[in-house]
Amino acid sequence: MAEGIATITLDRPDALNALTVPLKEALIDAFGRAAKDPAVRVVILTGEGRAFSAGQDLRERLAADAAPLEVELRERYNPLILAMWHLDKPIIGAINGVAAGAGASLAFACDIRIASDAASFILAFGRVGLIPDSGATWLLPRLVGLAKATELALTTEPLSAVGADRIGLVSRVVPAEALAGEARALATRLAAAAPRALALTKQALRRSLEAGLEAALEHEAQLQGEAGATQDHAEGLRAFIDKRPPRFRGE
Ligand code: T3D
Repeated sequence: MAEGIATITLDRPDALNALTVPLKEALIDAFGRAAKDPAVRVVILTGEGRAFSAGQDLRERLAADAAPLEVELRERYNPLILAMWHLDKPIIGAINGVAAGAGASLAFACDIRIASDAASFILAFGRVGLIPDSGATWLLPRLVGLAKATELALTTEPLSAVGADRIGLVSRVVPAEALAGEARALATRLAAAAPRALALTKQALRRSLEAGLEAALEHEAQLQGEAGATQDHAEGLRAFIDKRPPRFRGE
């Protein structure tokens, strides 16, 4: 750590930083340590390689001993999003590449997002027969409005960095090679600000929203349990692994 800045890097580049159980646990641990360490004033969250994160590791989900989806949400995804939400220090998302599925949710849970021109956002959940989770249905409408959030969630179309800038999802877009430096420069500025004021500002902004994230997360977990039990989810997983378009039957 330098100058009060803790950088948390998603580091499974060969799988586009897809989220496994160990990676999610490491993230929860890292945000917990950042919360407790008074020397940390700002956190940067970024990805190694060409992706920010491709979301849930779909190979892991196919394993015989994979936890039911709603359990995985309650035990790991939701605590991770809440650890970010309740962190009383700014989180800068340095979005270096594609942020898909729960990877996009992680980006949405950052306080400020700076995007590389190579970044994109994909609410890919529907492509494997699931609903947006890990806070996406709660965070995204609040960030960009219900109309755009609905379009992105239902179509699962990629949103480019420039498109994300246009709708206010990211603060700015910078050339890929400048991203780390831009994020660090912003973090350095925030690290120099009064930590308590930053913490209270975050609290005030959060409170202003009023509605309960816990309720939204629990609702997602419940519905995701249903979505995960469908044939279409199984078909979506198989199609992904087979590298072919899925054939959804509404079953
Ligand atoms: O517990 C629960 O399941 C509940 C929570 C669910 C939350 C979710 O996140 S559901 C949504 C999961 N994510 C996705 O559906 C996205 C899957 N990935 C993609 O659609 C594409 O990979 C991307 C659009 C993100 C990028 O496309 P592209 O063409 O740039 O890369 P690629 O060739 O598809 O991927 C490169 C490698 O990464 C490839 O491995 P290989 O063939 O080189 O060995 C690919 O399999 C791997 N990879 C990409 N995404 C995932 C992944 N491996 C596992 N899981 C992934 N999500």
